Amino acid sequence: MNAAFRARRLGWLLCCLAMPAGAAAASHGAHVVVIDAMRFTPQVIQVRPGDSITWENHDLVAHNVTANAAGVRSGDLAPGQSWRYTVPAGGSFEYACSLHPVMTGRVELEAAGPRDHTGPRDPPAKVK
Ligand SMILES: [Cu+2]
Repeated sequence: MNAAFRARRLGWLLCCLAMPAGAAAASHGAHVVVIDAMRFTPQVIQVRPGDSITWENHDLVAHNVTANAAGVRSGDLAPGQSWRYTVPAGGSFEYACSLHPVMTGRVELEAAGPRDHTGPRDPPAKVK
């Protein structure tokens, strides 16, 4: 075994250790709901204000994401289309596909926690 081989092996190890953390950080706050077989999956999604949800229509027919009370209307999504929505501050809401009212889902808002990073919509901290 020579030194170059050992260094390369160490590099691989470090790379593998670092990967999961980086991937998790990159996907933080971005959620995907797949529309397929007349169903929203996952049916219940837990998000925080500022997160984004992308509905992807993998089905063979058009669907939409509609929650009139929450002011959420994707419009009809043809097969293969997707729609991205940024979750505002507010409450949890139920939604449905207005074309197929049996298709329902729920967006649950978690309280903003201390792990949230400061976003542009956060008020500036006032220190006296
Ligand atoms: Cu539908």
